[in-house]
Amino acid sequence: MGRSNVGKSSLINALIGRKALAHTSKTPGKTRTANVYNIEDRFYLVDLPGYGYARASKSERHGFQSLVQAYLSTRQELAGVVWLLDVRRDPSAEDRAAAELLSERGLPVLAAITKADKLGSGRRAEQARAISAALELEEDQCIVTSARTRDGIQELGDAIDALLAAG
Ligand SMILES: Nc1nc2c(ncn2[C@@H]2O[C@H](COP(=O)(O)OP(=O)(O)OP(=O)(O)O)[C@@H](O)[C@H]2O)c(=O)[nH]1
Ligand SMILES: [Mg+2]
Repeated sequence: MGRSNVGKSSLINALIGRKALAHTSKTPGKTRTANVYNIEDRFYLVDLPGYGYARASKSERHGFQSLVQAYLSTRQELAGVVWLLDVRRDPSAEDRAAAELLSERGLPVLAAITKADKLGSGRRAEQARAISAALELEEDQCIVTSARTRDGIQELGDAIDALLAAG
């Protein structure tokens, strides 16, 4: 899960290793329903609609929010959440609300900092630290990734495997 346009669908494609299984788009708000991917019959990855899509209508926004909220609060099978945060952006009010929701639910959370290729390595590390501090994430929860260069993709895949094995 994560804000609209943060790179959820791209990250799923990178994890699965296929080009266009999950539809990606330059236009925010592309993924409007929950799309479910069966991963090698081992687990399901669910691409949730993004929050914070500025041009969604009020009722649409509310719809997304309640879908995500309902999903998190009612899915018994949910083993954990991969939460995406754009490396270039300071956490928004909606990110903070998401943090609250996740901590209430008490699920394991992996934070994938996305689009790492957009910054040089110095700025990238600095931003990753700032984001994790702002959202009170532990260092070992955070993985800096790029769907474009595949930086951190293996590491994220391994962390998901570890999370599933622990559950
Ligand atoms: N440079 C760069 N661009 C990326 C990366 N990941 C995604 N993008 C771009 O960011 C835009 C949004 O990516 P999506 O994967 O569609 O984002 P999303 O979170 O699924 O968006 P919604 O479904 O609209 O909520 C697209 O133009 C992608 O090509 C990345 O790692 N690096
Ligand atoms: Mg999407």
